Amino acid sequence: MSIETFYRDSWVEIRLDAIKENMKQLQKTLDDKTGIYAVVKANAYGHGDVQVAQAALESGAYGLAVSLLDEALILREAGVEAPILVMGWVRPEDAPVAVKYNITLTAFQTEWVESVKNQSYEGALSLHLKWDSGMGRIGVRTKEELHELLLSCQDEKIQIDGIFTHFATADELDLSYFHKQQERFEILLEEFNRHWNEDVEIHTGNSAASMRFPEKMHHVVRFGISMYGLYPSTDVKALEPIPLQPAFSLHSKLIHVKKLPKGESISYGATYTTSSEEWIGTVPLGYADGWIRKLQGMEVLVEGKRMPIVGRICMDQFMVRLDQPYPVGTKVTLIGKQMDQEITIDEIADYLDTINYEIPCMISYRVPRIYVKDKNIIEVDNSLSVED
Ligand code: PMH
Repeated sequence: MSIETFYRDSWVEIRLDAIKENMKQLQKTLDDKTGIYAVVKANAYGHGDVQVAQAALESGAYGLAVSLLDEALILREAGVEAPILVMGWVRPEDAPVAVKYNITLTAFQTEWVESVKNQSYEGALSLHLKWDSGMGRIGVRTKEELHELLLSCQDEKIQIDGIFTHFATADELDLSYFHKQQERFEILLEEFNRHWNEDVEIHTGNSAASMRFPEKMHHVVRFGISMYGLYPSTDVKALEPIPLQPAFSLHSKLIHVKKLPKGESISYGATYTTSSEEWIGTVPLGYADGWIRKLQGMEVLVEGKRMPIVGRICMDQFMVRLDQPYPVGTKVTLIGKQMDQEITIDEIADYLDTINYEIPCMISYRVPRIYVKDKNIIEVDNSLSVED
């Protein structure tokens, strides 16, 4: 844990207690024997991979799931010893790196396994086989492909430790496609069990499936978006299968406040013109921080009140219309609570016509992350830091 200094007035706050609470809520509904892979790919959906991984493991997560081998190596480098599964495709020539760092890879192509076997490494590569039961992304689809793959895996350089699939519609009210995927998975599972005697981990559920159908989960679930306190869809939010607390908030400060007369324009393209005398504040955050230009017109919170973003959002700054003058240094909340007002990630996602997953992911490396536990700042992570 380190407290790094940063020299700007914008920051993300991550409440690690919220992550722990969300883990606890899911654990309550799961069978005692069902473990949790905390999905921390993409820098833990923008929340900070190592910090979230540690909080999840402290809360009893069984392992961690990422998309890239590079992401897994960052966790190992930070001293994480728990099982790590890379769910995406890794080049076969990089398998020796996975073996060296005890990282499990995902396999679904016979040629890939053959190519891995030609690499030089000691011991066995741990694999989870991926079955495409209807996501149409990666995975084995037929019994024939499965047979071929299993044949190729009968080798001392390969160790099958798990099998999994991924649902495309577990977050929707209409569950017909979800059931179809489950059926297809069960058929391949029967086939697998006929040809393979060793015990393996079986996992199918993402946040939506694990919260809605905890009794249908096998050995592990892969808990992503809801560990961060967000529901996977508005449909699931309405069902509220478990209570969740968002962990992510985004803040800045007013760095300049001025009174403009009627008829003055703001920012590139002069797209906004004051319609009377107006107080305008400048916020030091822009599209290079992930606060993209499409957020023009969205609101921010100042002293618990909503103020609109006026004019185009620049690379590093944007302007807001204030209801009155506020001192330089006044806190501005872009995501999160101030008094009884709240701007949620879901609201931002709605405004941008996208899903909540995308919002924390898009807040860039330029914005330092502050980690809070029991109301205390326990760590500051600043990617721009030049300090060791
Ligand atoms: N398992 C796999 C294979 C995934 O790709 C994801 C999320 C999860 C589990 C976790 O899902 P959850 O966040 O809904 O709990 N993957 C993605 C994705 O590829 N695009 O958006 C989410």
